[in-house]
Amino acid sequence: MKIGIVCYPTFGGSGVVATELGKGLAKNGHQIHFITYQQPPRLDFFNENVFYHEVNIPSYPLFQYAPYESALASEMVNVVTNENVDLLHVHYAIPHASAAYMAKMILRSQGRYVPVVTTLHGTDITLVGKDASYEPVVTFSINESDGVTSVSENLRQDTYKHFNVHRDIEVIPNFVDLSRFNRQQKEHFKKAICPNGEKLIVHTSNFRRVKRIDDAVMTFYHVQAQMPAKLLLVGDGPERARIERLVRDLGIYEQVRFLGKLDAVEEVLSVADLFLMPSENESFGLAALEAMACEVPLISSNAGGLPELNVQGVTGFMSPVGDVDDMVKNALYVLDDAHLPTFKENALTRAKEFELSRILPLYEAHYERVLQEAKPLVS
Ligand code: GMT
Repeated sequence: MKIGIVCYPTFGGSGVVATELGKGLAKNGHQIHFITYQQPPRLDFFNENVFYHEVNIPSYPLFQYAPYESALASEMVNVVTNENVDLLHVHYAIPHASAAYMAKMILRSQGRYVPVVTTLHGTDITLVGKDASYEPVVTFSINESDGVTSVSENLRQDTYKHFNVHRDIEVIPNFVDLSRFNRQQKEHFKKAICPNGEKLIVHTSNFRRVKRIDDAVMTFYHVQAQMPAKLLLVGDGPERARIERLVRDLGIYEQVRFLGKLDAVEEVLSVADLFLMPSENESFGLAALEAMACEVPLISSNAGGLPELNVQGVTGFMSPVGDVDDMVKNALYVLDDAHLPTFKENALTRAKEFELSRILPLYEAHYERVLQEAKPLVS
């Protein structure tokens, strides 16, 4: 199959899922055409089945906002036409689903039919998409997609709740390539950061408000008061400066390191003892799954789709959003040497349920169904 994949080329979850999916599909013999405005960070390998097409957005003095959606739709038309692509798979509804609809209509006017699959990832539904500025376009383009998937049951329900969507949505969860994320032996790295055997706690995110990084820092603050520990914060974003100030104000700057955006996040995760994800909302929690694949237990909120990943009392614990006291209590319990090895083992066992080789066939079957069912529109 020849598949065009559209995504955000960032460290964010939807871009990672799209890139890892494309890589997995390419290894399975499909021809994959990535269509993005920049090379995605995880597209870091060579495979004869992977192609990359950059969306070129010419500037013009008239444009206060460059019309990215038009440039993207045009590039989709070009790639489908020149490369004989069978299907377009767009990740994150805004503006990819509506750009794909536009491309589909242009191609239809030229007598070519290409179905569109849209994967809903999270904030495209729960935060940004339901804003009145975008909602009519998001609703229309979801309804007009030939196939729709969401990364959790919770996100599927949220889509029906917030949008007038009247079509089937298939839940296909996030996945992890265990060959990349199995625990590596990086004990020298751990020794450098935790020379006195401190417990290593990690949070990774795009540093947006929805991640509630203050709660992660406050949880760490109370944990380190009772048990020697260090905190690594991976990622960057709008909250970074505020969080750095908080860490300084709390007087724990020596125990906290800001690592910024990291490609090889698995190297940090492979020496971690605990992962914190106190998010306000989280449709699935890919970063937590990647931590679990490195045998790292999870202290999270119970928001969104997190209960579909984190098994209470088994892979870690969940607390109500903002309940830092409960997270501290749970973190201390998990980090206790009498409990930690079991939680680590359970985290890996759970991650194996989301191994790439289990989830990839679900996408392939979805594509097959869409290609069989979707009827070329007759003008
Ligand atoms: O919104 C974000 O934080 C980034 C976003 C993305 O689309 O890049 O992440 C979302 O998609 C991931 C991959 O499907 C999910 O694992 C994340 O839970 C989800 N983030 C939120 O729902 C906040």
